Amino acid sequence: MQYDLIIKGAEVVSASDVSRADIGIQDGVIKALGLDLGDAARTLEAEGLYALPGGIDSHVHISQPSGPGIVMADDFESATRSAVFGGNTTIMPFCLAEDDQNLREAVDDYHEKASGNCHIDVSFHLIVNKVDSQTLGQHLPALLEAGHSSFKVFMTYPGMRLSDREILDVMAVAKRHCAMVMVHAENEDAIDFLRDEAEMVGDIAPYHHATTRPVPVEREATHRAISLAEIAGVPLTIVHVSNGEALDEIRRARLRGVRVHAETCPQYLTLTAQDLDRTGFEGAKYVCSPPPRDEANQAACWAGLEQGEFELYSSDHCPFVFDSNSGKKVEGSERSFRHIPNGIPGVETRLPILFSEGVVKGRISLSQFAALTATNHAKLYGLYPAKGTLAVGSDADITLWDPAYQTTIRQSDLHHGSDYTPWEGFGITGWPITTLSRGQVIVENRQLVNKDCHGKHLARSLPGLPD
Ligand code: DUC
Ligand code: ZN
Ligand code: ZN
Repeated sequence: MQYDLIIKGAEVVSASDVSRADIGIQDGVIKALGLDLGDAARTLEAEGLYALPGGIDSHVHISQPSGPGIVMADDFESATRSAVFGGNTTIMPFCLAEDDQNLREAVDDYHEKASGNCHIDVSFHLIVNKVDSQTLGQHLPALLEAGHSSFKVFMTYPGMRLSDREILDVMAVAKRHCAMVMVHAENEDAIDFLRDEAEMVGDIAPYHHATTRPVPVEREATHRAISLAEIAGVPLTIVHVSNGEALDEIRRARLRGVRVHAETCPQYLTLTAQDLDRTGFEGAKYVCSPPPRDEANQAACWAGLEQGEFELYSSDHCPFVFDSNSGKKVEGSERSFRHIPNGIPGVETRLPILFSEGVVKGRISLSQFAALTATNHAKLYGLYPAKGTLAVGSDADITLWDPAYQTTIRQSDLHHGSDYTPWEGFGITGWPITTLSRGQVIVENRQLVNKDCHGKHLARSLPGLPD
C-alpha cells in the first residue's frame, strides 16, 4: 500500500486557496495532495466536506492556579478531548508558577500533568509574574531556549501584574532570546479605583465586573504595552482585544512601524456586557477579562477580523464550574464580583462560532477562516509548516468540516469539565465532523474513536519571527 490513509473528495482549504484534492497520509504526515493517488490501507470518503488545517488554539488555560479554594474545571485529558471535538489538533496552554515555585519547577509540573493525558498536541507558553534576578537571568532564558518561546505578562491582577519597569526587563530577555511577548492589557490601578468606588455604593453584582473594567482601562494599557515594546525594541502580541479603541491603538502603532500582533476571541464577537446582567447570579457565567462590551465594539472586532487586522482568533478557554464553591460561587462571590474567578469555557465552540457567524454569514472567506484559526497561530508561535496548513510534508492534522450541519450549542453535548456554556442555545451552521491528529482519526462522525491520548508536547523556537 502506498498510504496508510487517503481522504477522498474533500475541498481542501488553506490560508490562500480552496481546491478539490485527495489527501494521501503516511506515518502521520501528508505525503500527497492530488487526484488518483493510488492505494491506501484505509479510505475516508469526504464528499461535501471541507478539509481544514486542524484548529490551533493558541490561548487556553488548563489546571492553572487561580486563587485560594478555586480549581479550574479542566485537566489536560478533558481539555484536549473538548478541543478535539471542536476541531482542534493543537492547543497552547500557559504555565503559571504556584507561589512557592520557580518557573522551571512550574514548567516541569505542567509537563508531568500533560504527559500521557492529551488527545492532541500541546505546546506551552509561559507566564512571567515574578521578576527577580533568577527568573530574568536563569530560568526564563533557559526555558525560552528549551522550546517555550513565548510568554505572557499581565498588567492587571494583584500578584500577577508587572510594573512598567518589570515589563521592560522581561522584554529585554525576550529580545535576546527571540521570544514572543504576549500582553494582557488592562490597567490594574484604574480597575482597583473603580472597584472600590463601585463597592462603596453597593454595586457588587457580577455586572459590575464589566462596569469597573471599561474600555479606557484596556485602551490605555494597550497603548502603554505597545510603547514599552517600542522602547525595548521587541515585537508583541496583544491578546484578547475586546473593543475598537484598543484596536485603534494597534492600528496607529502599525502605522509607526511597530510589529504588533492582535488576537480576539468569540466572546467579543457574540456576547455583551448585558450578559453579565442576567438575573440572579447567572451573570457570573460571563465574567471574563476583558469583559464583553457592546454591539458597536462587537462590530469593530468583526471589522478587524474581516480586514485582517486580527491575525489570531483564540478561545481564551479558562473554565470554571458555575455551581460550585471551588468555581464561580467561591466564598465571597456573593459579597462582591471581585471574588468571582475570571474566565469562561470555549475551546470546543470557538471554531463553530466563527464558521457560522463568519463564513456562513459572508463576513470572512474560508481561507481567512483557516488563517485565523490555524495558520497564523502556527506562523506566529513557531509551529509552521509542520502545523497550521495542509501541505505535503506537514503533519496530518486535519478537520473534516460539514458546512451544512445545523445545531444548537448545548452544554449537554459538550465535553469540557465546566457545567455550563456561555453560548447555551446559540444556533450554529457547520460543525467539525471528523478530526485527525498526526494521521490518527481521533474523532469520527462526532464520536471519540481513539482514546490513546497520543498527544505530545511541541517544542518551538522563533529564529525568524514572521515579517
Ligand atoms: N486573562 C486571560 O487571558 N484569561 C482568563 C483570565 C484573564 O484575565
Ligand atoms: Zn489575559
Ligand atoms: Zn487567557
